[in-house]
Formats: sequence, structure tokens, C-alpha cells
Amino acid sequence: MKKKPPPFSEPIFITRPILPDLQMLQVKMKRIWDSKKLTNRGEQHQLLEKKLCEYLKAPALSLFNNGTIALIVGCQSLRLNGEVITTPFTFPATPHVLTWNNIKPIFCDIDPRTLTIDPLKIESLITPQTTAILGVHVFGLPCHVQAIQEIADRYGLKVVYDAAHAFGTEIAGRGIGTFGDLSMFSFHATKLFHTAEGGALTFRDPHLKERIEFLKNFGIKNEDEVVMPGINGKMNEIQAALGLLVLDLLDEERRRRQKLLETYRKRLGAAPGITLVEPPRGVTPSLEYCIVRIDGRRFGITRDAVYQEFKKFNVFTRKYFFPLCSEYPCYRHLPSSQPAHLPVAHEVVQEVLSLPFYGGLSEEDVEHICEILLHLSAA
Ligand code: T4K
Repeated sequence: MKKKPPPFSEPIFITRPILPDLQMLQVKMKRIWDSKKLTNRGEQHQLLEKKLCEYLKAPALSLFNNGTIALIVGCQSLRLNGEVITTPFTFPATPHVLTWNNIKPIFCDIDPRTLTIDPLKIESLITPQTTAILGVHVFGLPCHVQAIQEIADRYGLKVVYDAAHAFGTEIAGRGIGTFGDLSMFSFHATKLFHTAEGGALTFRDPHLKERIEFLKNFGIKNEDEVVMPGINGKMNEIQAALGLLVLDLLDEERRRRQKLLETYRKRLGAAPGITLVEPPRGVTPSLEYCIVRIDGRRFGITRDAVYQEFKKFNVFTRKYFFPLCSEYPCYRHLPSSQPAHLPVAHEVVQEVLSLPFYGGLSEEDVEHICEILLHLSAA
């Protein structure tokens, strides 16, 4: 048997944020300090909005203080109510956003290849109360956007995408945020592009912008008029300034991640029971996460055991998105939450593991992580 690999001397996490040069950030802070304008659509905010619109190839975009509030506002802006069909294989924010809008989430099973909502299973869940389909481009893997749009058009439904993980994903050169009626991006520190906390909506109809901007600023039109019950969803100048500096470093970060992904592919591609989850041909990946599926029977050790064993080597992987949202106490009573309706999601959620993936890792680090993983199977 091969020698046991040594543990890492420092903890290795699944991600680390891009951190711009502190002095460059100070220059930006000085400018903000001098202006004394800290929030409410300042100079940095305007600039970031414009640059992100270009980067994401979106017709229109609004910035937010985080992705969750952005999605809450997005649902309000389209006046969604009743029931919305969504996936159980996602971060809690997705169904919670519906609940915060007084909308009942209806969970639909997922496609085993893309891990996104299965269009073949959507139609049977549509009722007279259904107002929209909320897909999640989970791990940056695009939903079946064309099939979903066809169903929505047939039944007069809106299409909303949680694109929290899909910054930079493109389908045949088209920005992911241009599909459906609107899309939400998260700019949390754990994301490829980040503003520490933050988010954005992109939307097809630029006329929606006025309503979205009111909704994220208390419904204030001017000093004398409040035209709708809005919330505070504004991104501040400090977040926007950080975002502008992070944006400049993004292409280099993506190049590094691409190299790391190739190392993962090279080392794990032939391992029985391990499958790297990758987008289909024609899709430009976001490179937000590196996900593997572990088939315990073939690999010789289960995903849960791998997750535990990795810790002994100072490697802290994540079981995103275990447990399924349909298993939370607040949702498991719903008829659509019954495991018999969600067999694929229940299988997938036992197998997926998020591996360390960020530009600060070296190729040797990734070789070492793979060596540990393969050792676990042989041990
Ligand atoms: N929809 C989807 C599909 C989402 O995944 C998310 C967020 C949302 C909606 C909501 O968007 P936001 O409202 O958050 O903008 C993290 C993030 O907090 C969350 O934003 C993200 N998804 C989710 C996938 O991951 P946790 O609780 O797993 O994060 P945490 O703190 O355990 O961090 C993971 C690892 O990242 C740490 O082990 C170390 C590293 N890390 C983390 C932070 C916060 C850093 O190196 N630096 C940091 O500042 O939720």
C-alpha cells in the first residue's frame, strides 16, 4: 500500500476570497472619505453597476446589499404570489425568499446530470396558483433554460433564476443573466466575484429597473413621494469600491482556477466511483466551485466518511447542499417535499462534495488533496 500522505500544516478551506491590494483599497477609501458620500447611489456604485452590466453581458442590472434581499425584491418586482416551482437542491435562501414573499415553494426533482430543476417534472406540478418557475444554476451549472422557457410560455408563468453561483457562466456566448425574466447574483465573500456582502439582479426588460430601484430604496420616488412599500436593499460605497478592485483581478483568478481544475481532472478523472461535476459542452463555466460526486460502493468509502476523514488532514470540504431544503422542519410537511417525489435529489445530496478551489491554492496543493482523497479509498 502507498504511504499515507501528510496532513496540511495550515487548514485548507473550500474557498478564500479574492483580496485586492490594501493600499489600492485605501486610495479608494480616501476618495469616498473626501466625498463624504457613503451610500445611496454614489460614484463607486454607479461605476460598478456599469462595469458589471458589461461583464455579465446583461441589458440591465441593479446592485444590492446581498443576494437574498435582491431575490426577495426580484419576486416583488414581478408581483409573484401563490405557488412557485423550485428545486430542493440549493442553499436555504432560495425557498426562504419565496416564504418571505408569502409564496408557497413547490419542490421539483432535479436532473441527475446538471443537478438543476428537471424540466420533465415541472409540468405536473403546475396548478392554477402557480405564478413562476424559480430555477437555480447550482454550482454555476446552467438550468435547462430553453425547456423551462417553453413551459413558462405555454402556461403564462414568469421565470426567475437564482444565479448566485453563476457569475460569468455563459451559454454559447450569451450571459447567464439574460435568460428568464430576471436573475439574481450573490457577491458574498465566498463567491468568485464578491463585494464582501452584496448581490445584483439582472433583467430582460429594462423598464423593470425603475420599479426595482424603488423597491430597494423604501419605495422613495422623491422627497415628497413614497410610491410603494419598499425595503432597504442598497449596496454601499465601500462594498462597491471593493467590488471594482476585485473585478480587476477576476480574469487572473479564473485562469488560476482553470489550471487547478485541470489538475483535479488529471488526478481524479480515472478514479472509479469519483465523478467531477462539469457543465455541458458550449457552456463557459463560472469556476465558482469544484464539485465531485462520490459513489461510496464503487469508491470504497462514502461521501460522509470522506468529508470526516479529510478533516484529519486539515482539509475542510463542504457537503453543499445537504440537507435538501425539502427536509427542513419549515418545509417537510409540504406534499411536494415527500422523498418519493424527489428521488434524484435524495440520491445526489448523499454524494456531492465541494473540494477546495480558489486561486490561492497551488497545483501542488491540489495534487496533495487528490492524493489524500485517493488514499482514503485505498486505506
Ligand atoms: N442562493 C444560493 C444558491 C446561494 O448559494 C446563496 C448563498 C444565496 C442564494 C444567498 O446569497 P447571499 O444573500 O449570501 O448573497 C456561504 C455563504 O454565506 C453564502 O453566501 C453562500 N450562498 C453559501 C453557498 O456559502 P456558508 O455558511 O457555507 O459559509 P461559511 O461561512 O461556512 O464559508 C465557507 C468557507 O469559505 C469557510 O470555510 C472559509 C471560507 N470563507 C468564508 C467567509 C465568510 C473565507 O475564507 N472568508 C470569509 O469571509 O454559506
